[in-house]
Amino acid sequence: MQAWTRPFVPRVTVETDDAPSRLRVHDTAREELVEVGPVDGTARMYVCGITPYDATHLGHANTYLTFDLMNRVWRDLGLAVNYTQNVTDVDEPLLERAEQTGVRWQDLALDQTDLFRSDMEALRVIPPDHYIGAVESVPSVLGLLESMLPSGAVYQVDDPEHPDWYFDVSTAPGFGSISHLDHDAQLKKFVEMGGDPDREGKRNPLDCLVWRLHRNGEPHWESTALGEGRPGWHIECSAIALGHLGPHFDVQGGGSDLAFPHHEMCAAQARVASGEPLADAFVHSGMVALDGEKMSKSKGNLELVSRLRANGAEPTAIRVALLDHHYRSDWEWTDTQLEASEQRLATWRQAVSRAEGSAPVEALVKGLRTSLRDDLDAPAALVVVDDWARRTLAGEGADDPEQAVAAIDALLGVSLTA
Ligand code: 5CA
Ligand code: ZN
Repeated sequence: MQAWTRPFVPRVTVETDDAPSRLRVHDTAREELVEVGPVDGTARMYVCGITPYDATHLGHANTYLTFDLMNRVWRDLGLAVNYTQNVTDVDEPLLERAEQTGVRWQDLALDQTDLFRSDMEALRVIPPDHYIGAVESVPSVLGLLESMLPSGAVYQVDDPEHPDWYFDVSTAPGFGSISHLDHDAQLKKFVEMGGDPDREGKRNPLDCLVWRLHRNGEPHWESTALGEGRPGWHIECSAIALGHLGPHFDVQGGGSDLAFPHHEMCAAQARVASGEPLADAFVHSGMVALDGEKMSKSKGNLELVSRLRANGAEPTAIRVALLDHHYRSDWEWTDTQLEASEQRLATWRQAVSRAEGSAPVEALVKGLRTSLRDDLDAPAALVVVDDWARRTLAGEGADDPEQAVAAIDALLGVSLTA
């Protein structure tokens, strides 16, 4: 699948030897800050992509900006990055929405993926190197499932009409160690996210669907080994991640709503299939709310990037408004945040255009690197830019403002020239 156009990412040539030399972020599994990415070579990151309907709301945008910062910090550290992201372009909620609105599910997915691409491009998000749809991954999902058959970790439920295939969570060493929930909490979240603990014939209530056999009117693909059907949600991400990154990559990412069951299931399946952990660290961004509740497609309390853009908001200001919240916090969107970031941008642009030059760029770059390498502290990085702008406007220093513009663009993805 085609991703979107890559924004220009300047290289920051300013040396700041005393900034931390590695990126540290919070790993949900170890429940502490850990260094992520290799010392040199290629960092490998998988981020769970959209299910293409009601895209792109500010919760989605916030999640992809989090991992865009990670990508930018790694690149600034001199690493190459293999970034893989999926599109869940066939799954229950998408099929339901298509049915309700009377459009073909394929058209809904294409249309919404296009909208997502244009929003990501406008927000200057670096595109994934591998942007992979569930539909195009059916052969690799089937390959993965077939490789798991001999171990007995995937099995058919005892249902003569629809003997669907499930993954037996009891076969996975360490199941539950990413999200740390007790059994009752696991069951509750499993149901909230579309799980079926009470389905008859399952070995364990938390076993997840991996291959749903064909029902009339549903999309389906051939499989000699499993029977005609379609993939479950969690196995899609295991197969795409293993296929494009290999096992034990650096970061598995997404919003905190995905820690359980999705990331737990993806990791468990991959562990059984490959014998290795899926990822070194599991990183989760907080939930964005609107009108007092988590912004969600099922509730309909959404603010869309495209709607804000259509109403005249500059994408850079949307980006700054989102970056003003630490990635791990849960927070609520209000329009005043957009106004505040427009003001902020105007001040920064005024500083850039000051004819006599900029306040010292080295301090700016050191401040940006230090805050971002320390658990992606974007709000602190914005304060560093505020401080640089204030000092510049107060007449301190005569550095080349182009270097400041390049550093702010490279590390924060905020273009002051646009
Ligand atoms: N396709 C699956 C992942 S494989 C999915 O969860 N799609 S989604 O469209 O529902 O969400 C896409 C991404 O946005 C996920 O990483 C999810 O965690 C994140 N997300 C969804 N709602 C919010 C929200 N209100 N705030 C922050 N992030 C959110
Ligand atoms: Zn996923």
